[in-house]
Amino acid sequence: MSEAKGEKILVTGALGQIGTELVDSLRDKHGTSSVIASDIRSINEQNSTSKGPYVTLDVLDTDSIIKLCTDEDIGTVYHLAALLSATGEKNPELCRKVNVGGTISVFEAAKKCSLRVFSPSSIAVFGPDAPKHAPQVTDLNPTTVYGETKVSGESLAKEYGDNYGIDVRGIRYPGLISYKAPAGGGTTDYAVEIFSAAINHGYYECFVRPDTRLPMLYMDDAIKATLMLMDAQSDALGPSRAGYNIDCHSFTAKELADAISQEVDGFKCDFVPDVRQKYADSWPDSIDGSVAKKEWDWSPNYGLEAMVKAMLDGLSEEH
Ligand code: NAD
Ligand code: AKB
Repeated sequence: MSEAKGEKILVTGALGQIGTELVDSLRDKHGTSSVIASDIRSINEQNSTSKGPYVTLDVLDTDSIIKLCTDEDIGTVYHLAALLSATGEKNPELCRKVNVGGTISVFEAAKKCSLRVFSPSSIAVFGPDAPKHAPQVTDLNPTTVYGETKVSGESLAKEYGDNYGIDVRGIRYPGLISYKAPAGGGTTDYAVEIFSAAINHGYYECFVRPDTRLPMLYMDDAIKATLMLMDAQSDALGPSRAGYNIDCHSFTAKELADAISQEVDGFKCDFVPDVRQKYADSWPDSIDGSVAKKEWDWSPNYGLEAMVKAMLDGLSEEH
């Protein structure tokens, strides 16, 4: 794998659910001026990302990415720009264009500018034929377009690694739960929305069945995993480097609602499934993260109860 030449970091899709927190963590670690945040949207002053360098950047514009990486001496890109599953299924063409086209743009820039890349995958790579406790290696036959784009992202990462020595790393993130930025249009958004609904209204209408079980992770753990993977020695990482399953938690929508009821007096949740139920049903219940554990020693800090408390405390403080 080739070494990155530049010193600085570029984050694409930085105004989203993950970027909002990843940019802050990267700036704490590397210094504010070393981390350039970017997104197709323009920024407002309330966003914490506005405290450091910010550029408006469309990931489909390869030339602008290359120019920015050259002018700013970028060495590493955290490529977060994408459409998530629910938004993606409503507009499959745009989903393919942004998720696959944007990833190719970033990998082409990596080839030209000797960049290291973090390019996240998702549990959406698995389809209904995968074991419900999904192993690291199994057939990947997703039934969502979003899932297909994530399988393509992993294949492209392998191709650019094998053919051009580009160091691309990725995690198959489960549903991520956080409060600093809204969830971005995915199937697992219920596990985020339910918290502010509980605090503000004491009521949530959940769009999946109560017995829907999915792998989930608190954002602090997701950021920690991302930084650990990017800090790992390259030669410790095997063929799963572009799409690691990671150990996380597995609970049903009802178990989540019950855990919130323990903390929020009188909270009530109804379950009224919509089209997102189909996407959730096509994904695994839980995932086996033993390869990530072995290769870069990953294990999460937050369980269901600790995550529920952290979410409710965080939201209450923000209010
Ligand atoms: P998000 O939807 O919250 O943010 C994505 C950002 O990309 C948005 O701010 C959007 O404006 C931006 N964007 C869209 N099109 C763009 C373009 N053409 N150019 C530049 N920016 C563009 O998503 P997220 O939750 O932060 O997810 C980031 C990555 O992590 C994605 O690849 C997603 O598939 C993956 N992931 C997320 C989760 C999760 O639960 N959040 C789970 C699994 C995988
Ligand atoms: C989504 O629901 O689309 C994302 C994901 C699991 O990739 N949260």
